[in-house]
Amino acid sequence: MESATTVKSDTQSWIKPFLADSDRFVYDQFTDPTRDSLMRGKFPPTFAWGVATAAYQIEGAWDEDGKGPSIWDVYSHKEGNVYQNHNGDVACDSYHKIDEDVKMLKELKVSHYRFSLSWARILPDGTVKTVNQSGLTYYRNLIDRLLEANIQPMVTLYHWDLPQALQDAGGWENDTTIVHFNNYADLCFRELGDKVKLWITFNEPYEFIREGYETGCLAPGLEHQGTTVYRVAHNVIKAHAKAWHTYSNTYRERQNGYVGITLVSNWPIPASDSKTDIEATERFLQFMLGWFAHPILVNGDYPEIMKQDVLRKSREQGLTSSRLPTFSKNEKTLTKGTADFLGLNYYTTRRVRHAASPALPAGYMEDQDLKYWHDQDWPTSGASWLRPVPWGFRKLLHWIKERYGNPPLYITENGYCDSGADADKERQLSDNDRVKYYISHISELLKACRLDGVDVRGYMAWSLMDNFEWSDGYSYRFGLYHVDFDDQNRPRTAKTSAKVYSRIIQDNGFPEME
Ligand code: GBH
Repeated sequence: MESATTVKSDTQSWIKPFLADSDRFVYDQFTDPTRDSLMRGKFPPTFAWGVATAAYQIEGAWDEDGKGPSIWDVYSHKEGNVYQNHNGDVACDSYHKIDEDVKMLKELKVSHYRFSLSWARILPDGTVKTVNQSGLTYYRNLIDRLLEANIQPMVTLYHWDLPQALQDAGGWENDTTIVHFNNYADLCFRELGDKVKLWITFNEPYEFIREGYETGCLAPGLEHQGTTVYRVAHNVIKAHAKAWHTYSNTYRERQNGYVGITLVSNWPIPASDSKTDIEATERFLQFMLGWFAHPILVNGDYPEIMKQDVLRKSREQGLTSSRLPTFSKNEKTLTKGTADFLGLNYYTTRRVRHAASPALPAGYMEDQDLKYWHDQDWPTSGASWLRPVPWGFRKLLHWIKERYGNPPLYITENGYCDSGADADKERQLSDNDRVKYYISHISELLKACRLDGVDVRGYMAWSLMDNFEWSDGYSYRFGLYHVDFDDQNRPRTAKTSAKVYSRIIQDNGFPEME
């Protein structure tokens, strides 16, 4: 291990060029002084700094100690679904490496650790009929070790790994999954809620619904066009609301915690000044973020624009009612206001233009009458879907503040996948591009917080360490720590970004430098 002083001088010399002179910009592509200069200063004193992971992406031990199979076990074991047929059978082996994981968190000096529970590890067939005590023990041990280290757990109940037994019964298409999710949440609140004060019901419903049920790129890998996504989202929103009420009715008074949901959004910018392109950016936001944020944060119902567009398209298709389901009056009341905070994952920005789609085929994308892409001169990453656009982050945060009445916000993910995942380890450890991503995005967050008055309470970097990146397997690396997947011990090694991020955490931002 390097000594603390080496780490300090090393990282300060790295940050310094970016923070010292105002005419230096992080990205050559973004050099507008009023938009792209880094901001120095500190976050509020109680600001939460953390890192995030998810069960299937790190735990491994996929069938150990009584764990039931999840849709990700089944999906990744089927040939052709994941890059080079990689799977999460071992992943980072975090099920056996609580010590190693906590050691990294302590080194980083985070105040929070966001991780998810594997539903099927706790309830092997998804129902409370059988509770797997070994599963609960693993999470209890982890949580105890975190609290000993003065690190607060932020726990996601559902980060995409539905128990396969529930999928066999229809998964999120079946309303009874709402009841099973609520029973699972209830059990977790009861068993772990004395020690967990921050709960997230769902991670990115947009992603797992769109990619899981329409494009087929994520488990369960279904390709149903146009109707299923809306029905599934309807159930997921109800499941979220139900679990929030369970917490409020039974646990809140005693446990004093907070229950939120994590949504992902890109920031859309119009391809031209035309009215139609500007309207297309509004549709983009409402279909991606508003789909969930509007019912939960505003009025228990979908955004007007979404209701109108899906109904119009449905009629053009000769249907008698909209493919978008409706909430009853009672369901609206039950859904509205069911987030104590909003978790936001931001990765990238898109250029958007209006583009009318033909009436058929029906589809979630087709319903929006738009096209989106990345400008080719924006900086790149190792993932085609991710181009760093730091200023889009600030704009999105501002939009959320205005649109949803400045809700308490946690950034629950933000991070960078570098290219050359198969480059040698030494090269991967000097991850300067990831450092640029973090510095520029955290600086935009500081602007949102200090200049725009966005009520942001914390920031979780994605991710603590390299892990199983869903359909891209281990070919995409997002970690602050490098993991050697060829070594059965899965050794973890700090990258430059880990050291820089730790410096930012200890400084609570970017203080003025001498
Ligand atoms: C988040 O999703 C997830 O919450 C997290 O688990 C994930 O590791 C992280 O981001 C990084 O991706 O390969 O074309 O089918 C963010 C959205 C989800 C976008 C997966 C890319 C795959 C697209 N990402 N998706 S594709």
